[in-house]
Amino acid sequence: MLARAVLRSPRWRRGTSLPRARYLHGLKDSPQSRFLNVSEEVRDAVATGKPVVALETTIYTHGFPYPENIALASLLESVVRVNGGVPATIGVLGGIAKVGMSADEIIELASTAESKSALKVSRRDLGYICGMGMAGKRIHGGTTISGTMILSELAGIKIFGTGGLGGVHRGGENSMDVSADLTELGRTPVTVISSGCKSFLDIPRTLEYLETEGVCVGTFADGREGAVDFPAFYTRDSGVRSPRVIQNEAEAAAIVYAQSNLPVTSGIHFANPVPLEFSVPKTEMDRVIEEAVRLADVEGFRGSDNTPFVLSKIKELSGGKSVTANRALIESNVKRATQVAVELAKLEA
Ligand code: PSU
Ligand code: MN
Repeated sequence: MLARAVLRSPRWRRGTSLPRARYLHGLKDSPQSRFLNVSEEVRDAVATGKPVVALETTIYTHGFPYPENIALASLLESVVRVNGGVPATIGVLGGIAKVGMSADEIIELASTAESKSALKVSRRDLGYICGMGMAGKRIHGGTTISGTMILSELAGIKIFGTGGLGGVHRGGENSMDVSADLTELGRTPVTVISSGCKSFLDIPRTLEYLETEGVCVGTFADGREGAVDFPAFYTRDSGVRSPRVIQNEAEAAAIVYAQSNLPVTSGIHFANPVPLEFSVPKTEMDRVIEEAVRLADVEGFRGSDNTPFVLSKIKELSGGKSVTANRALIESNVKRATQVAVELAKLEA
């Protein structure tokens, strides 16, 4: 069923080489389809060339508290719809990867935020969580950018909007803590729109790593001339120049279109700076982040537990400010992602 939808998709019809092999291997009569469920609406939208936007779920299971996470999930889906797109919220329920979760499924997954019972699922965890489901242990999972990109690509979705990208952690040259988001961007042709990296990460090394991985990184300039900073999530300035600058969604879509027709099979990252009125001054944020990073070190939060811990400390130390900025930027990113998807659908029509 899904294989047929994919065969009708514009990308398939144009015959770019990579997706064809992957789709058929991945989904037709193979064990993978038993672990992957794509909603009817998303399958139809992909097959008929509608603009589809992927949304991740780690932000609900490990980011925002319950029940705000459910309100946010519903808001983001509405943002996609009012801007002319079809949302595909992606996560894992009971060992089955879901692309295009229903409202009930989102509530079930987001409700785990209180008990922290869901896994944070990146590339390494997909086989584990699905296999455990098969073995009778029904585990839920919030997919990170990496996990969400893999499932998006399998479903034929090219555009994905979210809050912030993982990166090279400070001291990563020794700990080797480099987010799987970066290697995923190097290998999976999906475009991620976010507000860049939080500055508890090492932004210069993150950009170096993305270059090595072959990832195009461009920042929306919205009329600003000349060089522009790669944004640092809560603040528009990071002190680090964005490798590329783009002015609007039409330029972004043209880059996605060109890259997928070459075909270069790495991903793309477009950074959308936090809306001006919600931007927190850099010096203020730097102080909070220093303290959060110090506490993570003292209390021994490393590996995949590091990011959620630092994020929760930042929230605590900055009062409500960071949460307001966080919500505003995600909404703005998802709107942008939808506009890019709409422009891309026109180019592919
Ligand atoms: N950065 C944020 N907010 C987030 C994340 C990162 O500002 O919610 C989440 C995303 O799901 C991202 C993941 O893919 O954390 C990266 O985790 P790690 O650093 O363990 O790779
Ligand atoms: Mn890590």
